[in-house]
Amino acid sequence: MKLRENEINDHNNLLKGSHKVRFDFLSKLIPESESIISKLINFQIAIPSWALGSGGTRFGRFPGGGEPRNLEEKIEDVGLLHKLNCSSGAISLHIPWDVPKDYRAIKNLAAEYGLRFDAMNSNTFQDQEEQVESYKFGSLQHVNKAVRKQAIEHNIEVIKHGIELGSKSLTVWLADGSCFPGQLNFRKAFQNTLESLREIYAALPDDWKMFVEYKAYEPNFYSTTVGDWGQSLLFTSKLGPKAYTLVDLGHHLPNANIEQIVSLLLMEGKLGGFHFNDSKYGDDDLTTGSIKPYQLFLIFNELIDGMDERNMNHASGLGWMIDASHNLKDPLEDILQSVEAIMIAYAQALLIDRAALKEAQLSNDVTSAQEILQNAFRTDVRALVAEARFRSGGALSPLKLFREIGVRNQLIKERGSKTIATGL
Ligand code: LRH
Ligand code: MN
Repeated sequence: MKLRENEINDHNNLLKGSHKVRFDFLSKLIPESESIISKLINFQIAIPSWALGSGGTRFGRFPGGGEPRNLEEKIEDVGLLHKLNCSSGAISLHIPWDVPKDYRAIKNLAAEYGLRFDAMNSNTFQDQEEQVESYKFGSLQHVNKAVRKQAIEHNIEVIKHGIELGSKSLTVWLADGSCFPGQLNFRKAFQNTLESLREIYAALPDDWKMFVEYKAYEPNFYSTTVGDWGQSLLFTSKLGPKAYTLVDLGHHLPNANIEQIVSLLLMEGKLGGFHFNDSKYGDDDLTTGSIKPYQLFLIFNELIDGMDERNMNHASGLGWMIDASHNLKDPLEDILQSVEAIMIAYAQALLIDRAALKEAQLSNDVTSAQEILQNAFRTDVRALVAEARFRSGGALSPLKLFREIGVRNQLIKERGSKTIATGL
């Protein structure tokens, strides 16, 4: 379904009065409002093609209806999100869940919605129907060379799809690992994986990046071959300058200091990007900022500090992607909330008085350091984020408009109540 032009205008006309009151008040308080708004307007977040339907767990899945039945409808849904919030200008595909059959048609359709193709994702954690070798005991780490070869060829095939679509990066997440002590020779598994990644790396075009995504556990529950940031950094350092580490917020052991990991990966020039989501326990893939919004703010604090230190462009310097799964919420509403939470955390972190923070750190004034951070975190910047959207032609309140025009009901009418999207 396509949003009609007037729907956004009518919505904004109703809300712009109260918005203007909040925005005028805030912009008087924040002298750097205009530079923050232009940074927000440029900041685009890639939407995962595999998270546009209802997710589930081994205990059950409760589809909400109107789910996209093919890649074209997934692009339509991301296009609708982008029309509403003007911050979702890219889609990240997962192969083979979203194999583009007609590259030109898919590219034209995406362009129609103002979308580009972000990182391509390979999948050697599931066995496909026609597959010869099984990934039950891993893929790039596998003791059997034929299995590794099959997985390498799959990744190279994914790069080929990406080249046709104009993508510039490949994300490799490996489920590889072991479930029991003694099952795996850790050194051999690392060396097989490195040797395999080297072949995939060699197939990357010069202007591409490879993101090596780490994860502490699941689906393996004793060891994971790319299990933490240190192991991923070991791989990306040995692979070469086009290889970077990807941080999925849900892939850490409890209470890990993710903002410190981000700071050090940036310092080493090896931070490639993010899979934004939130979690209380494991890889819960919940709405970004729904459980630990302060942690998200602290991560953006380190991002701005480290990116400015390296004169990196905030919008294009790293891969900004969401990776979530929706067991209870409407998938599109969940993503709208995630994008909003990311924009708010970014805007709040842009408010931090960095000169004062540096001074407090250099004088071990711990109390002031916290006050400086929390002053920014406790500032309600939603009117700045809304103003950036308004100036970009988006809706002042995307979620409110999404509900008012009954998008889900219209999608159910168009697609049916039982459609199941490919993905998690
Ligand atoms: C693994 C992961 C990875 C994707 C998958 C859908 O947990 O985060 O990024 O391939 O989810
Ligand atoms: Mn991920």
